[in-house]
Amino acid sequence: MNEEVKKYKIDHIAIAVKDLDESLKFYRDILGLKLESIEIVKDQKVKTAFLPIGDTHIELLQAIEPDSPVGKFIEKKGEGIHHIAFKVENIEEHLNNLEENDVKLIDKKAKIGAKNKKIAFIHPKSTSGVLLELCEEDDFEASLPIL
Ligand code: CMX
Repeated sequence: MNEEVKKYKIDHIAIAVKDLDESLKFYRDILGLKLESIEIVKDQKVKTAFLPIGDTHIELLQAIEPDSPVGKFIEKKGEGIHHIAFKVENIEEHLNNLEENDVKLIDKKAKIGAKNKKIAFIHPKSTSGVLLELCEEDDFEASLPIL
């Protein structure tokens, strides 16, 4: 058993949506969340919108190609929670540790995702059915709340 306590924060909770503009009518216009950014991440074949909420964000994800992770997810399951992203300090260290523990990784090496962050996905088969993303933030310590 790993006795070491690691620091994580929730970077975002991602929701797969059919139409970003339609979903923004609820999350931004009715619920009143601030729209922080909209970005196309070509590598992941998605258009994303980030809306801060508390210490984390809601990420709305629209596929830009049907043959893509989000396109296939929507086709099979419909709209809904797609993944949870854990913010970590040193993504490579985490990936090495996961691999050493035979965790099924989708990305053995970090890629560049939305907001230019280093990201890597862990397969739901290893996480009790939830797609998990690790993402690295440069100023991890600085962003922790001052107690
Ligand atoms: N959450 C939980 N389980 C999921 C899932 C999700 N988001 N997507 C697929 N699954 C499950 C399926 O239900 C299926 O389970 P069973 O075998 O029990 O039926 C299994 O995973 C395989 O599913 P699949 O439909 O055959 O899908 P693929 O194997 O083609 O792909 C996955 C699944 C997770 C490997 C793929 O979606 C992937 O590589 N995801 C990582 C990248 C990604 O999601 N990018 C988009 C977001 C990018 C961003 O936020 O910037």
